[in-house]
Amino acid sequence: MIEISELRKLIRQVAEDLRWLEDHLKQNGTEAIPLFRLRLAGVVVRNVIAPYLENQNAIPLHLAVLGGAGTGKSTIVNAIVGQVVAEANPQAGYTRHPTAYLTHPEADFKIHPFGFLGSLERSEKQVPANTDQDIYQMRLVSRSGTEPGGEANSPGALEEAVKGALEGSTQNPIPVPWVVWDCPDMTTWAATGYVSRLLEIIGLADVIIYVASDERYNDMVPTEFLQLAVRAGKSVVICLTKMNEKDTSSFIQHFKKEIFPKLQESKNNPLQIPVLCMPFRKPEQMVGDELRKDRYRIALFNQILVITEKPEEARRATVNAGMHFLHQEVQELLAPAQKDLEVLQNWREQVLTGQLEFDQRYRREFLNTEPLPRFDEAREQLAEMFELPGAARVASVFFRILRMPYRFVQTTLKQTLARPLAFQQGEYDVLQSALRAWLDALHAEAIRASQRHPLWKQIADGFQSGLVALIKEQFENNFRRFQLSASNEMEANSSAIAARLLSNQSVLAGLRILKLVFDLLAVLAGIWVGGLNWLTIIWVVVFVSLVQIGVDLLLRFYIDQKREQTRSRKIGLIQQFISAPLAEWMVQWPSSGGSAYEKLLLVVKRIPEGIRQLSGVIASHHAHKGDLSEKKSQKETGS
Ligand SMILES: Nc1nc2c(ncn2[C@@H]2O[C@H](COP(=O)(O)OP(=O)(O)O)[C@@H](O)[C@H]2O)c(=O)[nH]1
Ligand SMILES: [Mg+2]
Repeated sequence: MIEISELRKLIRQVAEDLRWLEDHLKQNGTEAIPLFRLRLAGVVVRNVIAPYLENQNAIPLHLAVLGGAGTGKSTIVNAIVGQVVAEANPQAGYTRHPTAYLTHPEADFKIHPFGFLGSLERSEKQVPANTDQDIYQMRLVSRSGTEPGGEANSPGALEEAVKGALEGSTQNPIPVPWVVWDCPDMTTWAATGYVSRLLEIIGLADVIIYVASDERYNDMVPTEFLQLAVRAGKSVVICLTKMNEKDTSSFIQHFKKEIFPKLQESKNNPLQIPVLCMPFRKPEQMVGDELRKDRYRIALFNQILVITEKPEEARRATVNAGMHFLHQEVQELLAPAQKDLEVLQNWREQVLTGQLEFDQRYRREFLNTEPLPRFDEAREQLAEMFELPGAARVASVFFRILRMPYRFVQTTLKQTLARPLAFQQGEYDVLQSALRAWLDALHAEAIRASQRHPLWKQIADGFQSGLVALIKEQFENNFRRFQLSASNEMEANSSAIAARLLSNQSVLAGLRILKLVFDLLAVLAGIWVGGLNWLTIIWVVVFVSLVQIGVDLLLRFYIDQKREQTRSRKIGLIQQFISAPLAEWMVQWPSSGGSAYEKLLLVVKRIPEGIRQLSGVIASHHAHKGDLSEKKSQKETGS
């Protein structure tokens, strides 16, 4: 079993994540209905699942009377309660906040730690139904209309009263364990003030009584709320109002034909929604015993009673339906967010592709043509080091004379073959034009895609306003830091080559001896080939030169490798100081400062996980409760 503090943390997390996602999607222009579904999912977590897991009593069950403005919701509330408690008003859109009618004194319920009904506050004093605030009211319905219905507490009173109610008894009110919610009138989507209040009650409800009058049975907005309730798995009872008594069955037929197809998710799964009627009555038939004995009213009452007969089971059904709704929605709920993520992912890829091109262009246009002359100096330094020290200098001079023809040929060739130095563009200029190309490509892509998603539009707009200037400013700063670090490092690199060798005396001595041995062998080889005559000197020069060619090649190979290493290192520095920070900054930019993007990633991962976890907790909670009730019934039968 999960700790209560852990459980609360989990519930709070899921509810907050759903809310965050809703706000995020709203900013990105997501349509109303998916946002309402998101809200409803959060409401179900707060108002149904949380209280259930905290062992809140199944009594009272919540009935919500829902429907278009002026369809007769308040009239139906009165019918269910069995006396006139709710203000019926001919003005459409009159009721602006929910009011709960408690028909049983025990029906008061604990206020949940997460705040019952979200941000709605309970109004302690009675206010008119048209008070347009985020409040709800609770009114305890009394037997006489003034004193609380105390007698309902006595054993057997409940059963008696229900029986009485069904038989049209004059006893009032009906002390069944319900809270009947009179909901705000639905007008248009534009008047969203009432929507969140309505969704709080829809999410909370165990049973929804959907009211539609013969004048306005097909209005779009109420029908969409009905769809929402059905989709959320609520027990729905439809009550049609205001028709002539003789037209009841034809109206029911008509309603089913027109509206049911809009509610049905699949044709193979026929809807099991009862449709009842409350025909038009004269005002004097709508009060007192006339009201309570009305057979249509009794039929409606009976229908609700069937659903709520076993409160524990009814509540469990609400919880299970809520969980099912969450599971079913989670993919779809996250779909709009997935789209955002895709755009961000796509933007990221574009930025990184641009970065790659930026780096490559730097290599191509600057690094590859940069001669890095210090490395040639280093090579000459290395060649010098083979000169022998002290008395052996004589030998060095001797060999240098022998190599003079080779050196002469080498210098002449170098001068005639040397290509004119390619025009070397400055490092800063290369980087700057690479950056311009990078930004131009991104801008073009953003404009191309701006029709597809608001996020792209936002990016494209950014290019029109300050974005480019911001990036350039960062580029300047980054470039300065790069220069500082790079010049230090390059200096150190080239001078390190000779220095390292000089510091290692034994290796140096070894190399010198090796070179000397090769030179001597070259002399011997010359003598051996030429024999003892004057031509021998030519052979000696040739062999000594060959040795030198070999040494020169090795040195060149070694130095070129070092040069290449340095180039790679320089690319690394460009990435480290310039292109990577810029790319990182640009990737984060569309999600306003980085946190929103991170959060979106987190939330999209966390919500399904949280819902899965809740599912597990509920399963074990069900099992636990099942065990308890089994023990209880064993005890009862045993005693
Ligand atoms: N005479 C009569 N008036 C009705 C009946 N049903 C609803 N009304 C009137 O229609 C108007 C709207 O009803 P109301 O219950 O306030 O609708 P709501 O806006 O959905 O709560 C009120 O003036 C009611 O008195 C009925 O059966 N008979
Ligand atoms: Mg009303």
